[in-house]
Amino acid sequence: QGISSQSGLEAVIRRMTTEARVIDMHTHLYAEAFSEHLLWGIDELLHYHYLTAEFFRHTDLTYDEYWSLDSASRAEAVWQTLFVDRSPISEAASGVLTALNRLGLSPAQYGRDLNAYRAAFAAKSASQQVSDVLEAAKVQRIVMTNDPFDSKERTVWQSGSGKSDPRFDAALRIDKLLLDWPAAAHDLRGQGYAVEDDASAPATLQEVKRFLQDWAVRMDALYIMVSLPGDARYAAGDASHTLTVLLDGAVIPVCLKLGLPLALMIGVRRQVNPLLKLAGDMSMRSDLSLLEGIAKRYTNLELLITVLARENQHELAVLSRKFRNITLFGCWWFLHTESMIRELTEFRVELLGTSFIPQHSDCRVLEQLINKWEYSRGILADILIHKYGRLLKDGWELTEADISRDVEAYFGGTFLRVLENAKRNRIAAP
Ligand code: RAT
Ligand code: ZN
Repeated sequence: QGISSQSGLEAVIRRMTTEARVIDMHTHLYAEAFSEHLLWGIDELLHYHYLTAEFFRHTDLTYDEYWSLDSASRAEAVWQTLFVDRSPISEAASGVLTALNRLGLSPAQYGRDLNAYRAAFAAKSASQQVSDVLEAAKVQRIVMTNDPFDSKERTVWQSGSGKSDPRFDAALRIDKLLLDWPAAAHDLRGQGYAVEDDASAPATLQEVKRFLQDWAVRMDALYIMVSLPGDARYAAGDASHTLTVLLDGAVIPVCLKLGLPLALMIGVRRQVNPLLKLAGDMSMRSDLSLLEGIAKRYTNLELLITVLARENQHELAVLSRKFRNITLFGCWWFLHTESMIRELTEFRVELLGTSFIPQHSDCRVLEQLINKWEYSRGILADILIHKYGRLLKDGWELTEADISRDVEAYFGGTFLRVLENAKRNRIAAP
């Protein structure tokens, strides 16, 4: 159906961006089979590490006092401090209210008594909540973050129940392997892989490949992922540089052999304040020459890339124009705020058209899918209304099918295409 007016255009874009069923390509959510790994409910929402950091800006409790509280008391302290004693206007805090409201727990009705919300959640089962939240957030598939160095997670995979819910896909996460090599080698030996401490030994690299392949296949992983500090280097040809040796000698060969993209999340500075635990990580500017070096050398390797520093965003968008094997994704972590999403998405559309993945949620708690996707949809709609409006003004005939095709690409199609490209590029590797 043709679109002839700006108001008609606006209505179509709003409807399609609101209704599109999303593939969320990076989260920390888990299927029910992973039991305690699946976080949901009001207390978990209040334990979210984004809120922990905000809580400590106001509380008189010491770090030790807070961490020694039981789980319910920690949630109560956060609720009192961030939602009762002051207004929850930060992104992370206001998001909780959006999620509650969309789940039928309107603060207008439930007020400021935490126990009222708790009672409503207590009436639900985990499996019902997974279905209800996916429905409310209009999310069709969720990619988990699956760590073969986590013994509890390993047990679930080894029991064969890791793939029991088709709505949840796996991603093989290998931070420990690439960033903490001697410790990872020790772990690998414990799992039956004969590796030495010298990562560059050919027999060791062979075993690391076997480890990666075993886990990627067992999990049916969609991609292999690592998050890197901003100063991580790619030092081609330097046999003493462990990260490079492992990338060149094991990780990338396995990606190419199995036809899997490599996902890099670049620019995190871990544990700037260890007293904050999970909330203690910071962003840092990245040297994107690592990415450039890998993209240039491995033209068959599909790369899914996000960076954490605002200062690197434009550079990454430009670099993506230079390398078709780079697909930029998401507004990550401290960039997952209304103003940053707007800024980043606007110039990404301008520089990359529809060839990027505008958003992933990075949710750690199930109900966050609702608020995180709701405002990302709304911001993308605002931007698209403006961009398509220019086409209309210039006499370009637009149909609903055009818009539907593009919106689908943004909310999952581009990601699926990267997966397909990687499969097509699969090469016979030793
Ligand atoms: O966004 C987050 O919750 C961070 O804590 C990180 O987990 C980050 O997303 C990552 O995947 O390393
Ligand atoms: Zn993450």
